[in-house]
Amino acid sequence: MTLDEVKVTRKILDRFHREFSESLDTDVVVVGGGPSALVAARHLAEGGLRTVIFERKLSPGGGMWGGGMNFPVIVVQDEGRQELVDAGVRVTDEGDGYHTADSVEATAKLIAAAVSAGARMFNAMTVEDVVIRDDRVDGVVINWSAVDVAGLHVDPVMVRSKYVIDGTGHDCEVVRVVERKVGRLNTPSGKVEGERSLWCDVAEKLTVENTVEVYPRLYVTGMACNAVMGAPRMGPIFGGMLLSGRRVAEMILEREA
Ligand code: 48F
Repeated sequence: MTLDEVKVTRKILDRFHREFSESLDTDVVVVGGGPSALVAARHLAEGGLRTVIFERKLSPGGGMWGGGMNFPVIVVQDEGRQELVDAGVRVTDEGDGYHTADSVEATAKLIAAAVSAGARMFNAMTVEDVVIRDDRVDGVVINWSAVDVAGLHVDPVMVRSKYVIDGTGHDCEVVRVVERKVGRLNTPSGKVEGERSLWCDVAEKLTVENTVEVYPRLYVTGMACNAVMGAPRMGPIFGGMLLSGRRVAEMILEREA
């Protein structure tokens, strides 16, 4: 065949337009494409909900690529193992209930599993605000990440969704916006409680327990849970992230059943 440059451009625009347009009014928006968010998105999509992920960076995967201190290995405890296996990750039993995986393989396969299940991924887009109607979250406000980086004054666009999940990690960015603009969250003090210092055992358990609806229709997953609810960080053990992703998907799917 003879290639035509304009057709190449048009194919990109047409497909992007189709997919973006379909995503403007959806069931769940997942903010951030870290490990907890990817697991949540996979389960939500498998459960039949229209699920859209917005990831600020070019590469989704968040803090999982680098394992611990850039040794490309992650650890999960017994309870977290199955989520990796289900995504096709090769997991090694290291004894005493600890398992390891190659961090690059694990991250790539969690991304692939979410997208293959039907979740739609938009990378290089940042969620900068939420839409609130009738005292509940009704969607998100997004812009190209490059606009933010360049400091350009460009207005964002809006996406409507029944549920929003904050999977933005330590910074819990979406919850912070709601705290700033509404002033009252479903946390002990009504504010973001703030992350505590590292304690693997407690942090891993609390991540799942702290997977809550922090404002009507706004849920948290992953490290954002402990940042919002005032629990420790856990370092390079990822079972809690994966289980929190599964938990938030179960909560929303149960509500929709
Ligand atoms: O931090 P991150 O990996 O989220 P997580 O699922 O996992 C935390 C662990 O990696 C690690 C840990 C476990 O031991 O503590 O830190 O809680 O990924 C968060 C993703 O969200 C993106 C960010 O680029 C990253 O990929 N992100 C953050 N803010 C925004 C965003 C935003 N406003 N809009 C879109 N994406």
